[in-house]
Amino acid sequence: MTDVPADRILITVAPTGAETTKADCPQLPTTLEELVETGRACQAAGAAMIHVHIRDDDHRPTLDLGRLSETVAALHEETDLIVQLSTGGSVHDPLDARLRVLDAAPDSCSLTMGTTNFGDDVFSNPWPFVCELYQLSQERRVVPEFELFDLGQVHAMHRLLDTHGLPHGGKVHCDFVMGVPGGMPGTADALVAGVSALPDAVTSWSATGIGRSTLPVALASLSKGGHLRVGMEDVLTISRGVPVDSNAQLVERAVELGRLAQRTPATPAEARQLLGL
Ligand code: KMH
Ligand code: ZN
Repeated sequence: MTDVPADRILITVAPTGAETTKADCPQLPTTLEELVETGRACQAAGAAMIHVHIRDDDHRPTLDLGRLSETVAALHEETDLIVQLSTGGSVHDPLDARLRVLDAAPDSCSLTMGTTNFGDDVFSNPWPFVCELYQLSQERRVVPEFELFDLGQVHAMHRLLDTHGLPHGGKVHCDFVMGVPGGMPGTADALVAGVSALPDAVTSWSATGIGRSTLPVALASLSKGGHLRVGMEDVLTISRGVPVDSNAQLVERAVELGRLAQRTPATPAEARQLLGL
């Protein structure tokens, strides 16, 4: 198999998240139909992976296993996107329900490397849970994306890989989630510090900045040769005071930023190769 060309940029879309309500943001994709349509539009715009949180009939976050499985199947049926299920869920989800997410057999899962203050809440990721989820991902042959909300979590990733070895597929992909109130700031300086501390085993990394840190983080990531995550999980405005119309609009902007940096969006097939899928 030929190598993925070095100019490729993996664009991940995180279209929904668990924090925004449908009432506050009617354009947020919360039903299965809306999510699949979003996936199609974002793939057409240049995304190769989708980071999925789902909602119940009342548009509230849920980790219902039947719905998760149906969502994975529908996205596989209707798109070529790599389907990454969130194991972070919402700050209110219990750890056992978050472990059961892998029963829905996604291609990839998020795996956060430590506990973080999350606004006024706590996003809980105790070390034994991190290790159990990681070992489960290895057993189930699900490729993890290590989520890094803080610089200490980069060190935790060293510890995890040293203790439990490489992920399924042998590639190591992580994502800096920056600018969460309680985590590292969404600045170029913090990104540079994080990237320089990454384990040698890391084969690819992306970054996303929450809210107003979206553009500074995207530009810093491109400057450092990283990939991009974008989407309404992370930002709801396209510019100051102007609401995002759709997730595809954010993907289109990421493609344009990549083009300026002489990067070409990775196809889903190239992204699979990059991530060891
Ligand atoms: N909703 C946040 C508490 C993940 O998807 O893995 C956690 C989160 C991270 O979004
Ligand atoms: Zn998420």
